[in-house]
Amino acid sequence: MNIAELRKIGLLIATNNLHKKIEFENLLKPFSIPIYSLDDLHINVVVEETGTSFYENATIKAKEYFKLSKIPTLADDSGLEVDALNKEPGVKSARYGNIKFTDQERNEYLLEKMKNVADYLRTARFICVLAFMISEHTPIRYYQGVVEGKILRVPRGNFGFGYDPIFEDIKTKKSFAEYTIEEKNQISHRAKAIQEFIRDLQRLF
Ligand code: ITT
Repeated sequence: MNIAELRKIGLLIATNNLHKKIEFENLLKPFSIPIYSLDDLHINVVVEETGTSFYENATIKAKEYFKLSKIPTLADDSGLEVDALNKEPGVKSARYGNIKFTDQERNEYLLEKMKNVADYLRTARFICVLAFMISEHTPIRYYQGVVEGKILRVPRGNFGFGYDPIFEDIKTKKSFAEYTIEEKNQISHRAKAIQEFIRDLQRLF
């Protein structure tokens, strides 16, 4: 599968997270690949994420949504790893603390756990793993993006979603929620993984 073929068939972005979906649409805009969401294909199944790694969960989602859609499927599993919390929330990022928490409540919960952690120990990273399933007969291809940062003491910024307001980019000292979507899409873990994906499609010509 190369970019030319993908331009004919289109690509399913297999996520129920609206924020991720919008980021993907922006990231893939320059490549003129028709993008379908789960909604577009009337798929309203939420796959249970039973894996213990980002790779396992991305694989589960890619396989399940490929089975339902029968078109090339890109699934994202992503999250935040905090060193002082033994790499939590990790694969539990979307449901950390309490499944019913709002993003703001989840961030408060995490900050509370980190309140006695010294500045130099507040290291963390955002990780994104993409699993690309082309057909039943082709092995799934994987792409990863990582951004290193620190957990802030108080949230900063109004853009983004999830843990963005409490994560400071180590390079710019800005929180991810202080980036506009265009800025975040230049540097984020998801942007890096998508760049790998595009490079792979170009290589596969
Ligand atoms: P899908 O499985 O349907 O894609 P989800 O939100 O459940 O949606 P994940 O299981 O991959 O997705 O969980 C990812 C969580 O990690 C997400 O809900 C956020 O809490 C966090 N996260 C991932 N990427 C993020 C980003 O760019 N900014 C802030 N938080 C992010």
